[in-house]
Amino acid sequence: MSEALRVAVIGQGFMGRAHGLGWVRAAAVGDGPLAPELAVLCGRDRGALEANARRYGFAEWSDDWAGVVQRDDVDLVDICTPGASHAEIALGALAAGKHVLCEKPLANTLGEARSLARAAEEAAARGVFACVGFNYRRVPAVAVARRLVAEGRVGDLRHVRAAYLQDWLVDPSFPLTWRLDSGQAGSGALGDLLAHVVDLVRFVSGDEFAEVASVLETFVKERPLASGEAGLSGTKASSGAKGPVTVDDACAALGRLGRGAMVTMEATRMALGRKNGLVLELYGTSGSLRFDLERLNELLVYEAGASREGFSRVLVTNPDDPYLSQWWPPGHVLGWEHTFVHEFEDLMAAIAEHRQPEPSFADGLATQAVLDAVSRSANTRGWEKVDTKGVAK
Ligand code: SOE
Repeated sequence: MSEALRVAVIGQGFMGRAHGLGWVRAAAVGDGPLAPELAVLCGRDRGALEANARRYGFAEWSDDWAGVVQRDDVDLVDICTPGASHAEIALGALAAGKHVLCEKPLANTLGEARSLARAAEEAAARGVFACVGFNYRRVPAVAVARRLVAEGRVGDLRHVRAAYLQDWLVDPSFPLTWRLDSGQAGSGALGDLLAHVVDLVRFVSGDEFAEVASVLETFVKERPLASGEAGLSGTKASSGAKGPVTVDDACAALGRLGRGAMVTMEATRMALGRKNGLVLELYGTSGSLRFDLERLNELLVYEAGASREGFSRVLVTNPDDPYLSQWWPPGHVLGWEHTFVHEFEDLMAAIAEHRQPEPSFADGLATQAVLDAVSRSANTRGWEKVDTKGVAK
């Protein structure tokens, strides 16, 4: 018999919906010691709340997150709100003894990320755990890439190249949603997309960033004020009035990892034709790897000596590949939404075994420290060291 893990999801935008569906699937396929129950959906838009809660099967709904995190019948608080509220909700939930899953980026500032990592460390000592939602770690092919690097199959890393490219801001009439407001989102492509890139580079390489040099750009400086739901799509511009865009549209950075690899990375919402393109390449002394989210079931592998014909395409869908045993026969491919199911399963397994889930808030802080250095470097126009104060070694 599994024990129930009663989940409250805070936020009902794009990520709230992705998590709602992920929990439904995790409940359906999981056979671990914990079984998720969708206890409460919490959101500000009361008009949409009941319908969203019913769609995913939440038992209740509420527009009062502060009350929800205190409830005795909630075990885990899953935060899918804009970055500005992450710290307040996560600190409140941890103090109330709830496990926390927080969407990325962990926080909007390095200071907030430090407080969160500290609070999570203290909570872990009481058996209460916190985790950050870097879902791309849960793509089976990405997990295989990490394993190959850890096993030494690519040798010493020389180059890491990574890019996360979207195009939804190319149209200057796209409205000024919360994602373009630094007060709510903290930053633009930097926190939203480069955060994934930095986490993936850390995860797959097993190394840490030492320093970065970067540029940030806001190509469209004013946009029509938004009306209606503030989301990635389906948001309408209101008539006439415009407001300033206070975040970056795009960023690019060079970096050095602690063990010497060079990194080049980019993130943008202005790469026309690229809807959600995430590519990661690693080149080592004895092998190379390439992952492309648009072909997320595949990993391209080159092994010095063995791969004279070029990269081999490995289809990562075998039952003994990470996360695959619970799904379909080989070749029956998975999609983006499976990453959330895997994330929740890993989190529940860690909670059941009373061990720290990954990525921890300390990982979230390490990524935030890199984003902070990228941002500083764009201002100083020089190389900036990553500030590791508070970052676990
Ligand atoms: C929007 O740019 C977004 O939804 C990100 O916020 C997600 O983290 C990413 O996975 C997809 O794009």
